[in-house]
Amino acid sequence: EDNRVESRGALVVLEGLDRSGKSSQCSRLVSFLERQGISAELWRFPDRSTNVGQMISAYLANTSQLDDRTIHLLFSANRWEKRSLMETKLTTGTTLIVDRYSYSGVAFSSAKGLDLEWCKAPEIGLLAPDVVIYLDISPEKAADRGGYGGERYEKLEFQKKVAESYKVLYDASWKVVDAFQSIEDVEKELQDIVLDNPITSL
Ligand code: NYM
Ligand code: MG
Repeated sequence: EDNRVESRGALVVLEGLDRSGKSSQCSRLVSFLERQGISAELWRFPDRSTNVGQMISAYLANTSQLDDRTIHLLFSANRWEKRSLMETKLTTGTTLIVDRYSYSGVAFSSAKGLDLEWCKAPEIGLLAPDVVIYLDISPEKAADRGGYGGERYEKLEFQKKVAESYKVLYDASWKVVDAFQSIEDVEKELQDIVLDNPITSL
């Protein structure tokens, strides 16, 4: 029996610190949904494939320097430039599993000391997620995993500030998953959360 209330896709956002496991969990989740016969795509922000995305990538790689507000607006512009395609995908029935979204934009920039409301403003009007999943791991444990790629922000001291910013953004509607469990346990929890959602439930 198909209980899905709508034929549109769901906008599912995964958030968390660097090394919280978002990227691998996003791909596992997309494969899982496809196995269930649900049309799904993996998206990520920043989307480094666009011109704006290449400016962001150069900034993160430390090969370019940008003012804090300027890079904040570029991250936001990178979501705005994908907005209409995102809307089309959702309305034509594709579920999007998105690795970072507006919350990353606000958490990382406000961790630098930028005003929270100023950080949120350019996100107004972007598509609202149906589900936000926070992969919860302490900054220390994430750093212990190793593999910080040497990009800007990938430093324990800064990640601690980002963790505090996420706590400020936290909303009771978020699904918080303990990201320090085994990959398989995290994967299972994510599957349950997504199947529990009226849009993607079978
Ligand atoms: N980041 C990501 C931001 O600072 N603002 C944003 O709006 C987004 C989407 O970019 N450390 C930061 C978080 C990450 C970095 O992301 C690169 P990733 O997921 O490692 O490619
Ligand atoms: Mg990263």
